[in-house]
Amino acid sequence: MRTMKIGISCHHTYGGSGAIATELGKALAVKGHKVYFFSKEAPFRLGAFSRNIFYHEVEVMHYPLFDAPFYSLALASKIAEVAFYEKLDVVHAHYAIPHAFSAMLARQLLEDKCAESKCFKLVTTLHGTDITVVGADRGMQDVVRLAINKSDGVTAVSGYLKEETIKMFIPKKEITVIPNFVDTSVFFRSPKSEIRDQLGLRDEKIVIHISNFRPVKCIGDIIRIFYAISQNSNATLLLVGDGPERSEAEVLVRQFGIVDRVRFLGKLVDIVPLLSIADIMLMPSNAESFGLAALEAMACGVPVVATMAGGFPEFIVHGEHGYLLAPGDIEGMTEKALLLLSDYDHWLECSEACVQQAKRYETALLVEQYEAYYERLLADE
Ligand code: GMT
Repeated sequence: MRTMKIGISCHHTYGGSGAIATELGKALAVKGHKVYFFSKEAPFRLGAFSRNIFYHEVEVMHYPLFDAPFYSLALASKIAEVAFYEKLDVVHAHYAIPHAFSAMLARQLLEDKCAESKCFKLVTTLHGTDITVVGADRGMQDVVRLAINKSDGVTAVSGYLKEETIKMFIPKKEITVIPNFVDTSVFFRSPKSEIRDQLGLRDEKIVIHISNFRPVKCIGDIIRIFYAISQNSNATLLLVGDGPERSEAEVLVRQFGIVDRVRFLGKLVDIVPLLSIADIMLMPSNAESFGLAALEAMACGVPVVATMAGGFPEFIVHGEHGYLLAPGDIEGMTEKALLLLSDYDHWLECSEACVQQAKRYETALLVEQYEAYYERLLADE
């Protein structure tokens, strides 16, 4: 396979789309491709230096006349500039807005400079809320539709998201499903006693949740479920991440009188040590296109109690890797969580099944799919 020059435009913030885009870029760089990241700040998982990775921070022009800074235009201009002098083969936009739209604009900016046929191929990966939340907004619908239709290739992270996109946008483009992935050489269970010491924990069971605390994550349900769990077990809840629902969650924790049983740990990047001591993960989301945090937990042998929403049923088998209940079914999720926390043999069986299931979503396998996808588009020239 020839080496390519690939631009990746993504969100730098704590969340699944930025994580997947960055891990994809890092894996492509290890395979010898040159990868050019475009984002507002360094993506949170970018980490170590690599000779094949280049990071272009998008600087937005501030001028008193502009009420809101023009990030989308600055991004388009940056992509066009780098694509032209580095002769990028592919620009891969993660999340329709603004990335796919800006990449589309970048191609227009280059129209006079390079023949369309020689311009980069635009691949857009839909991650979820770009369709189900942002895309559902009337003011954004046409922009999202145009960005999809003007891409050379469109992928979605689950079959569920593909169907939702077809229903909502009736796109002209074929959508290919390439699911989320996990590097099991990084995400594996290796419990360290010092982590318990650092957190002041003894041998209690650990319930964990990791997200950006947006409304779709139903943080209130997590607190309610954990409150019920705490009445019947000595478990501690670790909440990793931060976001708009954090304050509300803290209020609930205080109201339930479980302050000493819940830890708000903030936006930690190195989550493997925490997943390694966790017994179950709670993901009661009411919408979830895939659920990368759940897959990463499974790779660390952590069974998941989640909802049947969105893409969860595509990789979590009810009763095998944890349990899937209806969104809002607090009683059901509590019951299943307590079952896993109290029946060690059952937990162990689920934990081992989770590790095996995660291996089917190994980074190397899915990165190969993206590479082949780029190759096919470039061969169409
Ligand atoms: O989950 C989030 O809120 C973050 C969001 C993002 O765009 O960063 O994640 C979305 O993309 C992830 C990676 O493809 C998926 O695993 C998440 O399921 C998806 N989130 C939602 O659909 C709510």
